[in-house]
Amino acid sequence: MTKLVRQLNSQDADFSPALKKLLAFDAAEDEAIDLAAAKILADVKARGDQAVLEYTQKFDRLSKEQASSIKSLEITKTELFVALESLPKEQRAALEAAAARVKSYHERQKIESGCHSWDYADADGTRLGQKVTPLDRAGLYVPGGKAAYPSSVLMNAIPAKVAGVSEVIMVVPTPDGVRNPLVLAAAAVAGVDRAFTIGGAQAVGALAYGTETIPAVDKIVGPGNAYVAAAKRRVFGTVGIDMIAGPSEILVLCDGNTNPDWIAMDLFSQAEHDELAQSILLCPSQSFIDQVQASILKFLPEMPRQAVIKKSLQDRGAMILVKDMHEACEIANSIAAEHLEICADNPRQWAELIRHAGAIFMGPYTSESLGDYCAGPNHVLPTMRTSRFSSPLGVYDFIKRSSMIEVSETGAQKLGQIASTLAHGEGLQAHARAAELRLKK
Ligand code: HSO
Ligand code: ZN
Repeated sequence: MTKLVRQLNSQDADFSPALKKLLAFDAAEDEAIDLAAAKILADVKARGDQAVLEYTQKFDRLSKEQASSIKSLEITKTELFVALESLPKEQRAALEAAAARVKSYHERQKIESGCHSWDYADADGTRLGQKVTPLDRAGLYVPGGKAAYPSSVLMNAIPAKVAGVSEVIMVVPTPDGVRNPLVLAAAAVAGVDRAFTIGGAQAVGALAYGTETIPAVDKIVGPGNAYVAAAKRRVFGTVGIDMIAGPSEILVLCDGNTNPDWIAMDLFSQAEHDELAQSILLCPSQSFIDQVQASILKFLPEMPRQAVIKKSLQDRGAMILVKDMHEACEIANSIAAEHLEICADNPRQWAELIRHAGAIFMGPYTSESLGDYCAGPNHVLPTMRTSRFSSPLGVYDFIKRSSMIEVSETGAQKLGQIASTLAHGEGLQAHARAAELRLKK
């Protein structure tokens, strides 16, 4: 039988190195790209609007009229709402329904995930706590090239707004000056405050340093191409950044009791994003794996993006035959995928064993694509095994915390002794005396 996707067997002697090779992704920064990004950033920092205008005209192939002034690169709020009004009814309803679910999930997250201030008093009446405040301004980078996703506008802007960010500024490159109506409509629905048709390292520079027209933001979020990633790395420190995102990944863990067509299409759904996307199936049943391989061959010719899907599945996809579901969970932890689907009886039992995954989709009805659009949780997720140490984009990415300390007179006596002793130990006289002066004689 012909098979499109390579198969690995967890019992094979060379399984470990084979898995390592499969997961290896060279995200190495390209030095030439990094240098080009650095040059653009320095120029935008020095020359502001004029530099942004020149790079935009050149890279996005804008006419003289389209780039007559930086003002011509701003999309007005009226334009965003006109785009929304002009959408076909069904598209508008879907966009609004998705936005409502994403908003209500993130409102819940704000309550449940430590996004609120707290304080308490100790026995001496000293008050201690944490004050939570939203960022003043967030910059949202929306890619405009081969992947312009309105759903990503919702996923980035809504948590910022729920966090209470006062101003969300969207940038989106418009090659040849073509504005994507769904992206503009999504910006209107999500509550984006200002939008500019700029992209690349020049947009990252404008958001990080500010120009005469484009205000400097406090954090830049959203995916972009290699130049955008290089520029984001470089401005980190001047502003915050969310993450450096890699190609999409899906890992399906299936006990074999599901329709193989469903699994094949779920593997396709991330493969169609990018030739470098990664789709992997973990399954204890060889006959089920064979059925999925057959479904893949059956569906592939019908897919408009079959070339991308095929290359992604052939180069980076895999079917892994495992001993049992326990072993599948262990392997899933070492893969630490962006999306993990558990298609099995009693999926929660297996989810308990999972420690590393950006998002976990449980049960046969939870196709990953529902999460990409409208289930509610964020679709901006850690890739390239970074779910070992990081989390989905969320409300918590748009807030920060200040420690709050109010020492009572009684508290100052006790703390003053401790601080004074430690300060003398560090040879810091002024510290010691500041504490001692407040001690009662
Ligand atoms: N699966 C992508 C998000 C997306 N899918 C947008 C469809 N549109 C993130 O990995
Ligand atoms: Zn997707």
